Amino acid sequence: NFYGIKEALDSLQLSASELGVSTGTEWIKTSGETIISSSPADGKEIAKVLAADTDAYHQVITKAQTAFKEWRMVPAPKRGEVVRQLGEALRKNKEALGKLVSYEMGKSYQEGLGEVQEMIDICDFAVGLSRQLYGLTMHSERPGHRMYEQYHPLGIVGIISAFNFPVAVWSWNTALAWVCGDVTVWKPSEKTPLTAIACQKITAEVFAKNHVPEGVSNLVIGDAKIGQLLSQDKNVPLVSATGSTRMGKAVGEEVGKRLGRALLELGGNNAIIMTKNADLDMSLIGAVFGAVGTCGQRCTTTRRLIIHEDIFDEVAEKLKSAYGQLKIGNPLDESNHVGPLIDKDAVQMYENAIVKAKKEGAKTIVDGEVLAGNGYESGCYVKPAIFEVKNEMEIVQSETFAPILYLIRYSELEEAVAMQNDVPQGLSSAIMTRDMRESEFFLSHQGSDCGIANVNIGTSGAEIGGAFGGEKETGGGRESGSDAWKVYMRRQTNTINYTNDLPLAQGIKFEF
Ligand code: UN1
Repeated sequence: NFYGIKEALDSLQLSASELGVSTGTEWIKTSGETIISSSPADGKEIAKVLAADTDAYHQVITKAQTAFKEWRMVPAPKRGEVVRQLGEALRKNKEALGKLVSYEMGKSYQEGLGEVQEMIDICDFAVGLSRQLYGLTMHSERPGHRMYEQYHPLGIVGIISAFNFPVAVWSWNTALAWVCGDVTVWKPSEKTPLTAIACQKITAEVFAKNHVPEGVSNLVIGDAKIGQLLSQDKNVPLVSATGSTRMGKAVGEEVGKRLGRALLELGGNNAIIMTKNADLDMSLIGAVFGAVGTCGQRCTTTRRLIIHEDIFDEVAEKLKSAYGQLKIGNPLDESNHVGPLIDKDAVQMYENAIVKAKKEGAKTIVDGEVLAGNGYESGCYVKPAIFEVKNEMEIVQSETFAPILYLIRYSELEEAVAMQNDVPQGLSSAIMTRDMRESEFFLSHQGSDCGIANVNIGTSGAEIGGAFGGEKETGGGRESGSDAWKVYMRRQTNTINYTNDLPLAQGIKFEF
């Protein structure tokens, strides 16, 4: 019983063998393949999960279509009340679910708890939102006419999520979709099926208590084939996909072919600019957490530090000593800072990236290494690494989902911002400075081109209240806070004539 994981599994009602397709309280037996959920922490199998086949997918969609007709008629604040209760259920399950996230995915227990907290926060946000699904009212150009707009429920929302935030990203989408009157079909990463089953069970209990129909919250565990079915399915008006740019391009293309809506939240290549006016101690904490947190597997992970030449050597030295103090190991042991990568494929990509970086001329500041020996039996533990590079190197231009930090020198702020923007991705960015002229330049329209731009905060750890997403190859979608809900609804403009005449717009005369 590794760090009380057995109790966590029991309290989440999970067993060693689970079905991977569900419409709520009902679970569907399929002839799909068996997916093994295993932990990168100790390499042990946690459970076997029976994946969806095409037939099960269609059963789910049929159920979801019927459920939508019922769910959209429930008043939005009543839907919000159900989501409020889900938030309460998540509060009760926070430790168990946080622990399972940590064990199945490999992020630290603290970060597992943080992820569940994001779920609770978005539920709270959605409850308030359920009374604020506003449209505007505008003045008609015609006398005796009224014009306004309203937002109606959209239908089935497909959710494709990644292993790195196995539960939070689902909740950002579902909490909003449900208060908007939509039903959801979730395809989680095959690397983290158990946390998804746990979420489905917690939700089903709350929904059943509130007589929410089967088919409002659906789970379809499977591989890329299921993602493709969702993307091609004209019964699914919105597909929200989080993951690699490669996956997002495939989803975006399929959804685009049928002119559906795609909400894409893809790769990042996030930089922190450290000016010579930065508070160095603060900047270092932000940079190190940003680079090694979740073992470098956040889409908001800090991948590049663009440092003013006057402080470059000092920062490099300080980073070296900070990295020397990092404790790498079992993510459930709270004295460790860095857990494992998700699997051995990820380890291979980390190694390949380091080889490529060196071949392209990167200078080693802290070398990488795959760790072996006591506590590292899973083969997924690596040492966070730092290299000095040039921004234009091919390896620096691409996102490697691992704790590899690239340092780049600059002399003028304009040049730093140009380098920060000169990558294909555009998710998160930050500047560390106490000089208002520098921070305002960075935030201005000639500054950062990213969806997220921070001052004196690192690139990761966004709050749910803001719209989350980015530009360019990050995909352009916005999830979570602000007015991100609008993409989950269909918008309708209504003009009403309450006179006995029919004046035409634009002054057109049409008489007979
Ligand atoms: C992701 O990595 O897909 O800002 C999401 C952050 C988290 C979300 C990351 N709130 O790092």
